[in-house]
Amino acid sequence: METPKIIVPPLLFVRDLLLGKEVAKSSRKLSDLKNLFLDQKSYEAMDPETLLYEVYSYIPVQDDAANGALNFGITHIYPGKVGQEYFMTKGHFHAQDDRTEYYWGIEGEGVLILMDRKRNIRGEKMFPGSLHYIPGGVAHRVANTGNKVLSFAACWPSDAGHDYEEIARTGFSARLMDVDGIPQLI
Ligand code: M6P
Ligand code: ZN
Repeated sequence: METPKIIVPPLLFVRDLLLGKEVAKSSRKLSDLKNLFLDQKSYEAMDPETLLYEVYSYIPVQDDAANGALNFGITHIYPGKVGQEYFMTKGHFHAQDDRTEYYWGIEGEGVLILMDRKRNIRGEKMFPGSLHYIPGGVAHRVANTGNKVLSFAACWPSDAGHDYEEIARTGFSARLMDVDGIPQLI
């Protein structure tokens, strides 16, 4: 037997940063969320290159059918609005409908919008330390309601998959809007 070693893990989660050689980064710009915001006029008046959010993810098993594997990600949503609607993630159901997920707030403030298959919708406030369990069959989207970056972590089964089509087709049944300075689902 080889002498057992103690190593520094190849992955670090420091404040709101996910660091490591194997961490992948993806960005979503305003142009990637075409038709998802209510106010088309305001949307078109803005620079399509505006950065909405970035996702740093660690996918240990590169196989969509990887039974039992877990992915980990940190998302940074920038502050801002399109008209009165807060910057938000695209939002998705899981392609494998029964797959669940945890989200938790690290920095900033926002709302996790949750909608089931019957289109019942509710919001959960996100703030540093808030922990959110997302059941299977529930679409999830996060909006930044503050004036600084909202960072949250996520952990989800590697075989969950993202179904964006349903949201592109029918949307969420409510939107998170700034109504006289107060975030409301309407
Ligand atoms: C979290 C996880 C990811 C997701 C990301 C952005 O980090 O749920 O799977 O991709 O948020 O959300 P969306 O894919 O809806 O844009
Ligand atoms: Zn998910």
